[in-house]
Amino acid sequence: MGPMTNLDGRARVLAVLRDDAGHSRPDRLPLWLMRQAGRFLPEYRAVRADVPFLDLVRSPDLCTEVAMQPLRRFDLDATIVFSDILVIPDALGAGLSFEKGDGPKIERPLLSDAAVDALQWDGVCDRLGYVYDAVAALRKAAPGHALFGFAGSPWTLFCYLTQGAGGGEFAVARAALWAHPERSRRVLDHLTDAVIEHLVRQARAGADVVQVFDTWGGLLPAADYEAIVAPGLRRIAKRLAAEGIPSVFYVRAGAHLVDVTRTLGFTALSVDSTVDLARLVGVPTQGNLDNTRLLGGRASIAEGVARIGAKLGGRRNHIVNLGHGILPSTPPDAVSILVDEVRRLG
Ligand code: 1CP
Repeated sequence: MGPMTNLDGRARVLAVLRDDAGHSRPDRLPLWLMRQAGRFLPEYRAVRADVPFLDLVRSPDLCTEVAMQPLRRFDLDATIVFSDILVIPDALGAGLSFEKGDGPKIERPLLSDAAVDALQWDGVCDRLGYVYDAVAALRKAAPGHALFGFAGSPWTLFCYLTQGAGGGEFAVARAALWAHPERSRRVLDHLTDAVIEHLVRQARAGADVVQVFDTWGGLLPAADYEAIVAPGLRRIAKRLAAEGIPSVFYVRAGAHLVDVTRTLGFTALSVDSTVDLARLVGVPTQGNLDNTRLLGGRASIAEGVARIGAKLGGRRNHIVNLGHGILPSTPPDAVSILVDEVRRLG
């Protein structure tokens, strides 16, 4: 195949996702950044000054505005619907709130069978119409960009729903797997159904590709991940493939899980900086750049991009991205430098 020229971002991303072998010759590797709409941009902070986070997420117009902000500044190839993984717990009626400056809180964590039964599992996606409206609006506003829809993984949603709060080690959630195995399995199964439907509806609203975020998957040993988490993930990947929807699976701090995650059936794997990219051949990849490199100036960014190029060897089926969300303290200029460096890589 000869080099492909004059591709738009959408074509670049979709070419990578179709290319298991790494033989395609895009004009350059595609690039976007997890959390590219967010607090590192002053224009995002200006919107947030007047609007609570969940109100923002529920307004398709404002979601489109903040998703477009990074595209106006930087030559990025993809956009992701502005939403959050916790909209599913919210629509289940678990009582989600974001305290000022704090992480998320769940008012009614799943600490009993009764609490599980009290959630509104039926028709959960019927209460998430604002997400699909936001996808459709962003599709119109950014026709040349690859449009990502997304959801949290069942396990990561289980962590928040059981722990009742964010961050940390999620010890209550992990302990529930052993203390209440049947209840845990039931919750994970229900969440798997909700995630599938949420992703399919985003694709029907105009998303080109959907990404599953397993932010807390790395907390589990590989054998437990395989036994408890992988079956639901395989069910998700299988359904997306059957619907013809390209999919990306992200797990944070999951270098020990790569032998499992590459068997799940997603189109591509998105990895953080703990994974050696050279280990991943035969599958399109995304990510890997340490987000703190954007705080270190041009030389640190150039070195990070050059290392990704070297680890890819001859293959070209990689979407450049960070290993985790862009840090709020990132100077916007660092993203311009990153775009330059990815272009220089060709
Ligand atoms: O303005 C603010 O203060 C809110 C910060 C913020 C933003 C910008 C939150 C709260 N969510 C989001 C948007 C968001 N979240 C996006 C879309 C924007 C984009 O990528 O451009 C996406 C894809 C997410 C996904 C998300 N939310 C994840 C998975 C990816 C990851 O970063 O690991 C997780 C774990 C969340 C939960 C979440 N949302 C927000 C907070 C503070 C948290 C909690 C993190 C924790 O547990 O401590």
